[in-house]
Amino acid sequence: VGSVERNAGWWYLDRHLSGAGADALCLLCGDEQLTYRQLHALVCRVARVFTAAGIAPGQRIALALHDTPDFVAYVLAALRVGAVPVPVAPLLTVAEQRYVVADCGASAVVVEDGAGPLAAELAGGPDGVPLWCRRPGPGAVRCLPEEARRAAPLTGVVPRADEDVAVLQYTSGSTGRPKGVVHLHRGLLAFPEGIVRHLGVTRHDRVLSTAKLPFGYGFGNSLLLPLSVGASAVLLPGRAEPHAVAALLRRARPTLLFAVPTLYAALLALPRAEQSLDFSGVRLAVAAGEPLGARLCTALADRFGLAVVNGLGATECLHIVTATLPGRVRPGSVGESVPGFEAEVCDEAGRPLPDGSPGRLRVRGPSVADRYWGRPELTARTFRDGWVHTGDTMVRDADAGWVHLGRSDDVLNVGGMKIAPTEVEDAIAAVDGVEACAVVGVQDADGLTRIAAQVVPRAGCAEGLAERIRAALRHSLPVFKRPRTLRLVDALPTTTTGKTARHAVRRQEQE
Ligand code: 3SK
Repeated sequence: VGSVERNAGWWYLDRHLSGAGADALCLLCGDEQLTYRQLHALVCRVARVFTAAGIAPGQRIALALHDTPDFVAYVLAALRVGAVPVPVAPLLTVAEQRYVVADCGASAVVVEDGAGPLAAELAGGPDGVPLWCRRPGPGAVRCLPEEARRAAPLTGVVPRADEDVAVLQYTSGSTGRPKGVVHLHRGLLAFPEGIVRHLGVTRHDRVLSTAKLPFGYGFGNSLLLPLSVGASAVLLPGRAEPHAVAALLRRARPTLLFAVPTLYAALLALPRAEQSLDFSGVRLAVAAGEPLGARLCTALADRFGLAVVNGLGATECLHIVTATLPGRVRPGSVGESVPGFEAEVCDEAGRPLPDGSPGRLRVRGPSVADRYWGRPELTARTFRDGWVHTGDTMVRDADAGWVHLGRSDDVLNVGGMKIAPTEVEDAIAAVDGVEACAVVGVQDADGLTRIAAQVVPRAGCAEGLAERIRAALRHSLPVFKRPRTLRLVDALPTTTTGKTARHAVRRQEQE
């Protein structure tokens, strides 16, 4: 049995409408500012458009959008009518975005640009599936902001039960095929028990996240976390370039900064003359998404005076599950479990291991996801006995807390993006003239992962091959999946059984 109050769409928004919270600033994006009351008004009109289009509870609405107040409003409107928002990263190739739209069985799609390639690709899609854009193009794609402006507000909220599906978040895994992580309404409602309490977030906070809304880390940072307490979020629609982040720190003065270590390293790498970085308003800086090496952690404390909270999260857990304590620099550690979460490491047979023994991390807590969308085997492997097996290798140290040692699988973590090496290898192998290839992750001086490829050319095909591969990858892979270095070699190192010895490739490329 459901209720309006258990609908996460109601919980994250309507709760703030009584009293002074209604006129508090909720979203800030360039010159656009929305209070909670204004966001509510927009959400109710979008909800009307969705229901008028026949979208029913449980149906998925794919949202391939940049970070803007509209994006947040569409997520909340979808939840409000009992539908399931599915954020899709515009950073992905059109083919990848299309895959997600098809995989989730979307009953409606909202794209950013009515004249863009995704709109063109989907315009001739399955009959009866509405396609809206946020910014109109010359074509026939419906414009959602325009329809919402004309719609009468729908103030009712569809009751939801704890076990109803709330959101699907897509993430890549070891197979390269993105998988939809199924979050339930109860998980979204439990979110504030964890990281929000750990960081002591209040309605006075103003959050800036360089991770984007379509990714689990960004969705938590820019939507769940601020809206759970009536705080505000600063949204950045474009790429989170270090200069843009520096400008926002000055202009919007966030109190909480969430970024991946790669972005912190890029801020440190800005030329001294351009480092007019103003962290004076930031009470807490958080790093998560990829490992924050001890050297980088120390450099941030020394240069910027930032005691970075280092966290470890997973899309399957909704957000951060272990983190260091606010105000305390702890190089190399990801701290302790956040409130409500339990973490332990196990051996390959699933037996818990004591402190000091490295093993595979498993986590449980109130906001963990229910399953993967349409992937029962993968679900059975990852969600077992009430635990989520994250694929991370960790060790617990009595003094340092949790320490991240790497992945238990081959998944590469580049700037917080999870990438299957096989996916990059398949894209390289599809280029004519490639005999064999291997893709590995190598660590730079800050401990951040970069992708390196070794390629064996077919006899007589070496001339110009590297350039042809790079040109092909510009079409087949999004920028963050393309190798930073690509080397032609005579042969790949092999194991005694004749398989590619990835560890040997990694060693060679690390040198
Ligand atoms: O590390 C991640 O990928 C992550 C995912 C969801 C939420 C938070 C984080 C850090």
